[in-house]
Amino acid sequence: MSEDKVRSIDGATVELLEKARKENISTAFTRADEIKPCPIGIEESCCKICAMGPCRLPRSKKDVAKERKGVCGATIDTVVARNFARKIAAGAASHSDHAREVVETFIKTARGKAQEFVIKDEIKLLAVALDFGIAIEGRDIKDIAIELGEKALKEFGKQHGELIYISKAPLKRQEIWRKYGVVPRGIDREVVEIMHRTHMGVDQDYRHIIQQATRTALADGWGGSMISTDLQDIMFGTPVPVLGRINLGVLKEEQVNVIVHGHEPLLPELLVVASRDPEIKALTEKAGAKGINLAGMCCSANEVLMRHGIPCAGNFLQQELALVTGAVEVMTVDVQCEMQGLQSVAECFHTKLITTSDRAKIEGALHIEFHPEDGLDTAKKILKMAIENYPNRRHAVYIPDHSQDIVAGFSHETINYLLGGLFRASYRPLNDNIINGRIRGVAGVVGCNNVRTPHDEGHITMIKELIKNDVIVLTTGCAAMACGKAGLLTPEAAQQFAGSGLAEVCEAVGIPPVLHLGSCVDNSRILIAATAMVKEGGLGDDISDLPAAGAAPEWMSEKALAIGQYFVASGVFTVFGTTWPTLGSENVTKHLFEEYEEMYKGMWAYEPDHEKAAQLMIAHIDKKRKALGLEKARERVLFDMAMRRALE
Ligand code: MSK
Repeated sequence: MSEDKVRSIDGATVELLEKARKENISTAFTRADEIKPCPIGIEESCCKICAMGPCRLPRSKKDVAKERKGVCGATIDTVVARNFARKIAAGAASHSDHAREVVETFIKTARGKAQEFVIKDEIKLLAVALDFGIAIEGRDIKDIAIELGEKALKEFGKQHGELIYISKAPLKRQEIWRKYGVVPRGIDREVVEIMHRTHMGVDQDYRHIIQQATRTALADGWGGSMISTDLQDIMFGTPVPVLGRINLGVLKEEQVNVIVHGHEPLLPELLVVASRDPEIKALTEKAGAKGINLAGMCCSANEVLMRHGIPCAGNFLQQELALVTGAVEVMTVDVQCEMQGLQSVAECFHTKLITTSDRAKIEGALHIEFHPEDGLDTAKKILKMAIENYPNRRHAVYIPDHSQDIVAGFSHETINYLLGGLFRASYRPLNDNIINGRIRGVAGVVGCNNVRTPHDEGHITMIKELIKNDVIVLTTGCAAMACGKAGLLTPEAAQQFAGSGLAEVCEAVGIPPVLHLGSCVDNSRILIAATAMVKEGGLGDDISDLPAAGAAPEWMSEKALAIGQYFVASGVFTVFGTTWPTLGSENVTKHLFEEYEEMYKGMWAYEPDHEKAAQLMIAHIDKKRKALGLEKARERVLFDMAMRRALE
C-alpha cells in the first residue's frame, strides 16, 4: 500500500493498484517495474533506420563510437534530430488522421448521410466558413457545410501554398514563420516529407531536419487539430460550462457500466443518444440493472463531458484500473492512448473490450466498426451487448469511493462570452486584469500521465504553484482530468488555492482558477485564446509578447511532442517534465532550448522537478511583464492587497 502511494496521488488509483496486486493482475505500473527504460533509447542516441545498424552512440561511450558517428557517418546530431522529427511526424499524423475522420463524417452529415448527426452550431459554421473564404450570404446552411467540409478535406492533400488557418495567427507570427520557411503547405505533405527526409541518406543537417519538424507540428496545431476542434463543435455543439463528476467512483455497482475510451467523439456522441433510448432503458430494467451508466476515459471522456456532462472515469493511467473494479460491462476504444494491456485485464473479469475504428484492432478484443451511415445502430448494438453482459460479473465488484464535482467546457467562444457578455464578447477584461496585475499571466498546462513519474503529481504540484502565484491556467487532456480529481475545476477552488488577485477575478466572473478547455486536439483552443488576447490589444503584437507559458509535466506520447513543438514555434516558452528526447545531442538540445528563442521567440525547457518547472514559467511570465512595462502595476496591486489584509 505504501509503495502504491508514491505511484499516484489519487486515492482511487492507489486503492485499485492494491486490488490488482492482491489479485496478481498485470498493469502498466507493474510492467514499468519489470522493464527499465533503455539508457541509450532514452537519450535517443540509437539509429535504426537502416540494416547496417542499429548504431548505438550513447553519450557515455564516446570512446567506443569515436566522434559518435554511425556506420554511414551520420553524426549524433543527425541521429537525434531524425528521431525527434519522426516522433513529431507520428504525433501530427495522429491528430490529423483524427481530423480527417471528423471531416469525412462532417461531409456525410452535411449531405444527410450520417445517421443522427446534424449541424448543431450554425453560428460557428458561418464563422468557420468565413475563415475558409466561403460565401455565406443567402445560402443554404447545408450547402455552406458541404463546401466547408470539402475545402477542409483539401487541406490534407494540398501540395503548395499555405494552410488556410495560418492566417488566423497574429500577423507578426505569420511573418516569423515565413521568414524561417515553416509555413505548412498541406497537412499530409509535411508528415510524408519528414519520413522521406529522415530516410537513410537524405537530410543530414540537424537544423534543417528540425525545421521540417516545426513545419509539420504547425500543420498539426494550426491545421489538423484546429480543423478537428472546429468541425466537432459545429456538429456536436460548441462547449459551454457544464457540471460533471470525475474519478473511478462514478462507476455504479447496480448499473450497466459502459466506458468510452480514446479520442474521436463520433461513436461516443451516439452512445450518449442510444443510452437515452426507451428500448435500451427497457432492456436494462429487464436485465435487473438500475440503468445504463455511460462514463468516459482519456480524451473521449473530455469530449462527452464538456458537451453532455457525462461522468469521467479517469485519465490515461486509470484505464486498466477501471476494469479492475470488476464493474465494467463494456469498454469501447477507437484510436490513441489505449493500452494493449487492457485486453489481458478484461480477460480477468467479464468485461468486453471492443475496438471500433477501422484503423485499430487489439488482439483478442471484439471488433465492431463504427461507420457514420449506421452509427446509431452500432451504438445500440454495443449497449445491448453491455446489458447482456451485466449478469456475467464473475467477481465481487469494488468501486473506490472517490469522485469529485467539476466544471468543464471552456471553449474560446465561452471564455469570450463569460468575460465580455453576449453583446460585447471580448477578452478585454482578461487583458485588463493582466495589465493591472491581478492576474500575473496565463499558463497552458496539458498532456498525459507517465508511469515513470507519480500519477497526477506533476500536474497538481505545478498547477497549484501557478495559481497560488496568480497565474490563470488553461488545461486539456489528462492534465485537465488530474485537476478535476484534485478539486481545481470548481469556482470554489479559487478561494482555496489561488492567489488573492486571481481569486478576486475568478469570484467576480464566477469561473475556476483552472479552465478545462477540452481534449488533446483542443490545444488549438489555447492557440486561438492566445491570439484573441494579442488582438484585443495592450499585451504586445505577438503571442510571444504575452505573459504566458506552457507545460506538459507528465507527457509520454508523441502527440505531446508535436503539441509542444507547435506551441514553441508559436512563440510560447514550453517546459516538459519526466524525460527529454534530445539529450543525446548537445547541439540539437541547444538549438531547441536556446537558438529557438532567437528565431521563434519561444523555446523548450526540460525540468523534471515540477515546482521548479512552475517557477521557470513564472520567471518567464515576469520577464514578459517587464518587457511590456507591467511590473509596476503588479507591485502596486500586491501593495494594495497587503494593505487590505492589514485593514482586516
Ligand atoms: S489522452 S495523448 S494520454 S493527454 Fe488525449 Fe491523455 Fe496524453 Fe493520451
